[in-house]
Amino acid sequence: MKRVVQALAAAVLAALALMLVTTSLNSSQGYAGGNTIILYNWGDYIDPDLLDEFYEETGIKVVLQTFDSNEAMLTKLSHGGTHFDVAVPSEYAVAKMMEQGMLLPLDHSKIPNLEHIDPRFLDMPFDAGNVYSVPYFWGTVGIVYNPEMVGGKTITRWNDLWDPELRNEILLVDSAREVIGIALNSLGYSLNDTDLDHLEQAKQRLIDLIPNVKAIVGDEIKLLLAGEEAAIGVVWSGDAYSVLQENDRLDYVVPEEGSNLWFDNFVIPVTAKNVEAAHEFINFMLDPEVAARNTEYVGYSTPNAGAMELLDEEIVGDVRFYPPPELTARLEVYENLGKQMLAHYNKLFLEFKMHGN
Ligand code: N2P
Repeated sequence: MKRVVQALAAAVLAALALMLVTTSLNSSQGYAGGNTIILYNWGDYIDPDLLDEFYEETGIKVVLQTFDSNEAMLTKLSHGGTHFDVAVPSEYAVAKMMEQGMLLPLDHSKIPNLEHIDPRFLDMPFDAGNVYSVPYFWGTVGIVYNPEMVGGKTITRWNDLWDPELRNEILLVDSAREVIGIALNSLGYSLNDTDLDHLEQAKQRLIDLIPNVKAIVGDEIKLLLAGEEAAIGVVWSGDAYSVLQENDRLDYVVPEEGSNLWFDNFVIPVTAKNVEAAHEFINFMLDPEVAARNTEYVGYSTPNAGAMELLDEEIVGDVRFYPPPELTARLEVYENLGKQMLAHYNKLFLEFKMHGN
């Protein structure tokens, strides 16, 4: 519990730091300029010490702004405003940004550390040849649960979440495709389903889950699960890893019906002001030693083969977090379903969240 309190204090400090960053950004109309880059990243998704080290090595200051879903990131980026130099979308968001001309092609000669990425994670269908994106972290979506708090039950399926005995015990990540995906998978449908009737069934299925849902939350899901405030959480695998480090009574399972396999990537938006420095930063983050330390800090799985060699076997040998291709074969990568269909997913998610209000 003490570590949880420390983590809470750290979260408060981080929020204060973010307020300061936001204030200074506002005063410069969102353009840091000079020898500064603005990084738009998921929350809790980079070791802040590495940003200091990058500054010491290169004189380039990294200003960090965060988001907690691809949808939030896409909305902010497409409305202009802040000129982000580097962003970290997942694969289907990369595809959408490519389609909308929102990304600059990368200069591979400025990212020699790309050679350390395991070829398994290069040249993927969403960006053949890695013209616009390089892999950062990858993982799955699954269920963290506390066996003692669920009366010794073993949870292996999405459908287990509807058990009436789990009333008010489930925390969900605040992200449209993940939450709708739970219902789609539980009904035996694809995570890329675009059939309106299937999607309506998925929304109804989620509404049936409401008695069991305690809250829909952001990064604090880790603290709440580690502190045993809820028995179950639907989370991204790296968050599960961090929670299990804090509380070893918990377990993580990727449900039997199937789930999402995702890949997050560095990209340079067309509105970037400091393209040189953005390349330099991406290359720095791909250095094996840097990537290994970053992995240890955030808890997510690295696609960097050089980093994997430096990490403990206990980390990279855990198939819950580094599933081999045989295990990922049954999982689905999100596709870019197009603007209208993504908007429809967002609308259904909102209707679910507002239900009964
Ligand atoms: C980090 C969230 C990781 C995102 N807080 C998974 N795509």
